[in-house]
Amino acid sequence: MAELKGALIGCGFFAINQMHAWRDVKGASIVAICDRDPERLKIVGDQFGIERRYTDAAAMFADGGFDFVDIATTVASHHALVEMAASHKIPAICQKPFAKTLSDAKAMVAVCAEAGVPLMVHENFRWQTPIQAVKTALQSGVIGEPFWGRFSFRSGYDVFSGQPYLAEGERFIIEDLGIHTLDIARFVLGDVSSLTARTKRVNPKIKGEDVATILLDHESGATSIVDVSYASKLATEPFPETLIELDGTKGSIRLSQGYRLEVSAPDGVRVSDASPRLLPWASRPWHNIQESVLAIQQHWIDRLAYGGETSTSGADNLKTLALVEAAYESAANGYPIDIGAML
Ligand code: NAD
Ligand code: 89V
Repeated sequence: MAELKGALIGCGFFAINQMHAWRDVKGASIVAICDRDPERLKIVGDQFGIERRYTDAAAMFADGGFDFVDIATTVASHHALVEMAASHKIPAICQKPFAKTLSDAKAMVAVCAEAGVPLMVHENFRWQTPIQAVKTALQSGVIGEPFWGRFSFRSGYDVFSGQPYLAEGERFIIEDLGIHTLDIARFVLGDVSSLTARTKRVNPKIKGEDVATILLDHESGATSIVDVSYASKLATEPFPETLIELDGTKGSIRLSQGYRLEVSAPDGVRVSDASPRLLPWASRPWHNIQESVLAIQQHWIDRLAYGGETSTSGADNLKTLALVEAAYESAANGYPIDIGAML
């Protein structure tokens, strides 16, 4: 199979991870990059040795010469760039949050489906080594049928220094971080039928909410809690670990701080280390996220090369985005939201 050629749009904070990971992905390489900011274009172009550089995505698509596009811009440009990719019949990966609204996201999924173009959302958290380990343990059946879960991300990490735009939006933690946690809840316990949420803003220097507590009814009958906070001052900072508790009819699973995985089953308790690898280009504490970037990008290339729908396709991601939108509506109005009615 010939190596697939990719183009990346958006050379900002997180794209550096994506560019490093593209170097490690088997079967693909990046041949062109685009950023409307010439300074960012130069930094990334020089760092990764990319000659083809554009400040205008339309000009890059017009020149062509690539098999897929990786959209690493912030959400405001996602709709237009995904449509541009579809109009050129170019398969697209798009960063989360995929769209500002669910109706926008539905239109983006539809335009790619009509064009017959594969579309994947870069929803990488479910690809983290510890999350995959939890899913594998659950699927082995040793804890029986899961009836309860908790997916928790509580931190006091200064996320605003790397991503200053996060302090400026009306919406913050659910849209930016909770979206990952909700996706993990879906990945582990299956799709959700209804949701109730409460939010708070603790940090007076930001506009949006920095704490959210969300109750999920899964279609399987299981109940779970997704709780996220950037206002939690803890003895040992856990960023960016997602902690998981699952209770099943025969046992339980606990993913606790430090990537400790404990599986309690009728035949005993097994404790293992579910730590991510520290890739040569990665740095702590981000290495968990960085490793998952490589995993999701490899998954995309494998699917492009050999066929099959991606785990976090645009269509799949509608179900995660619906939870985000429902959480804001429930928090604003106090009532539970029927998820099926939104899709
Ligand atoms: P950023 O602001 O640092 O970078 C975005 C870049 O895109 C900027 O350089 C900007 O000039 C460029 N850009 C914006 N619109 C453009 C357009 N139309 N054409 C060309 N260039 C354009 O943002 P970031 O922190 O790198 O975040 C980018 C995306 O990645 C966001 O959607 C964010 O939520 C997501 N993100 C994901 C993870 C993850 O783990 N999946 C982590 C961090 C950020
Ligand atoms: O996913 C994100 O966009 C990031 C982080 C992982 C830090 O929450 O903001």
